Amino acid sequence: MPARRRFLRLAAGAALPGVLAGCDRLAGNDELNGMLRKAQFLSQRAQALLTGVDAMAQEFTEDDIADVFRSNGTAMPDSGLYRQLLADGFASWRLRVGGLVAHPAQYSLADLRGMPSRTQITRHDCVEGWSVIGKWTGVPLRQLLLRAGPLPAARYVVFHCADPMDGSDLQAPGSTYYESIDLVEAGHPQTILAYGLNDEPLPVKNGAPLRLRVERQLGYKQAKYLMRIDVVERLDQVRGGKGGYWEDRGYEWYAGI
Ligand SMILES: Nc1nc2c(c(=O)[nH]1)N[C@H]1C(S)=C(S)[C@@H](COP(=O)(O)O)O[C@H]1N2
Ligand SMILES: [Mo]
Repeated sequence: MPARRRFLRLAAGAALPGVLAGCDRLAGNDELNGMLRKAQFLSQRAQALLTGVDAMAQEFTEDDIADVFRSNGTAMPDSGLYRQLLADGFASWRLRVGGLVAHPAQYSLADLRGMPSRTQITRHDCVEGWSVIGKWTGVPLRQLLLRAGPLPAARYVVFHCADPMDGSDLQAPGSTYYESIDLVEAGHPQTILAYGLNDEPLPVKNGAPLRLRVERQLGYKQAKYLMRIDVVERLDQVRGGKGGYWEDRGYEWYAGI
C-alpha cells in the first residue's frame, strides 16, 4: 500500500523539520519568541526521548469511570448551522477531510460508526486543575489519514470546530474553536475521533457528534464539535498562527501531560 508507506515515512520524519523551523526562528530577530519556541520544542523532544514517541497514555478500568464527565468551554455551540445539524440528529452532518491529501473525502456519522473502532478509558486533564476519567469510542485518526493519503509536504492536522468563540456565527470565518497536532501524534493508536462516551452517543456538552481524543495531551487539545480536518504543511498561515484557539492566546502548542 503506497499510501500507507508514504504516511509512515512522513510520520517518522515529521519531527525533523521542526528542528529546522526552530533554528530558523532562533536566527531571526524575535529572539525571545525563538527561545520560547526552542524550549517548547525541547520539552516535546525530552518527553519523546524519555517515554518514546509510541508511549501510550495510561488506560483505566470500568470501575474508574466517573459518574459524570464534566463539560468545559462550549457546552452548546451558539450557531444556527449547529442547531440545524442537532435537530436532525446529525443525519446531514459530514466530517470533511481535505488539505494536503490525495483523496479529500466526506464522512457521515454512519460512515464513521461503520469503520474499525477503538475504545479507551483515559483521564482528561484540564489546565484549570481538574481531571475526569471517561470511556471513549471512535475511529483512529490514522485510518482516515491513510485513506486520504497525505501529500509529501504534509506535517500537521488542523481540526475545525462548529462552535463560534467570538459571539459571531459559524459563517464568519476565523471565529470558531480550532486545534492542531503533528502527524506523529495523529498516527498514535490512542488518537481517535470519538463519537461515543461511556457507551452512549457523545453528548452535546462533550462535543457531539464527534470530538478529538489525543490522550497524551491536555484538555484544550481535545477539540469538540468537529466539522473539518485539514492536512497542512505549516501552522503559521492558519488563523492566529499558533495552531489553536488557546495557543493563539498564549497556551503551549505541545500540551504534554
Ligand atoms: N470546540 C471546542 N473544543 C474544546 C473546547 C471548546 O470550548 N470548544 N474546550 C476545550 C477544553 S479547555 C477542555 S478542558 C475540553 C473539555 O471537554 P469536555 O467538555 O468534554 O469536558 O474540551 C476542549 N475542547
Ligand atoms: Mo481545559
